[in-house]
Amino acid sequence: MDFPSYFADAETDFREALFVLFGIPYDRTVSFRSGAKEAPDSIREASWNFEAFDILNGLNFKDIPVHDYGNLPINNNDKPEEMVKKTRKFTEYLLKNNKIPIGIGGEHSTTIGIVSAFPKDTVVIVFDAHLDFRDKYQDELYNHACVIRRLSEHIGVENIFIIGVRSADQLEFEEATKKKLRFYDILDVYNRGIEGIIEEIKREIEDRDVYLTIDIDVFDPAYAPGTGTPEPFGLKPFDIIKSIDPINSNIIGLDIVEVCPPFDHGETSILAAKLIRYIIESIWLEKKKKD
Ligand SMILES: [Mn+2]
Repeated sequence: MDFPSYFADAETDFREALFVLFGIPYDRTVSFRSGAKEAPDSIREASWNFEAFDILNGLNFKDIPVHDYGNLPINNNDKPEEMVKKTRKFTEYLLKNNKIPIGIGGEHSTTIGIVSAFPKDTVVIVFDAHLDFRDKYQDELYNHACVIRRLSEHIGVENIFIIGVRSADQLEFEEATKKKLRFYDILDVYNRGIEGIIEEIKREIEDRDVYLTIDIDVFDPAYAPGTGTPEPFGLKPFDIIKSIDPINSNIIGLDIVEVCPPFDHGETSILAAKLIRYIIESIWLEKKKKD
């Protein structure tokens, strides 16, 4: 069956929209399995699986002002610096027009482009199995293994919180510890509960703006096998629901990265599409409460 090429129920004009979805079809620097460049289109197709009405919160997605811009004009042969620059420019344009950017990767380095368009005092909450704190990887600064390091140079290491970590290179780990990078590993999540961790972060950030980046590999490969560098002992999808609602009034942007359709049977794209829907709905519900 053929589905429309846009994200399901994202049918608002750019001008009227508050949320703008855009794909960044780029995976040039991935280290283990490539294919993330196919994710934006695969996640859009998966989004047609769902009803417009959400029984959990009583919202109809069609009533939320969401626009799907399509994919950014990025070539997979572009150097990472070029991809980052194009993504930053586009995000700046969205922010100037008071939109909430919703990026669909692509590999995790696409996040650098989006976040660099935000003010330097933005808090970034990261869900990721990996620390991604290497200074360079395969001689590249904008490699997907260096994302958090690059973000820390823009917004400062003190504004970053990483949840779900369970893999790092030893030197990378030591440096992260030395620089006081805040991360909660998977044992913290299971010992304290995801609610406890989010509560602690919320207490510290209060009402500051939060950009959220979700590397799909934070989930257990049982739930999200279609990703570039899968890592066992991961989060459950429901952990994200528990994490988002307490901070939905803070969120000013979001991306979901590292879905890899060639290694998927559809379930990973479905999960990514549902996360995008759920998080948009959660932010929208909170905004409606304030009106
Ligand atoms: Mn990762």
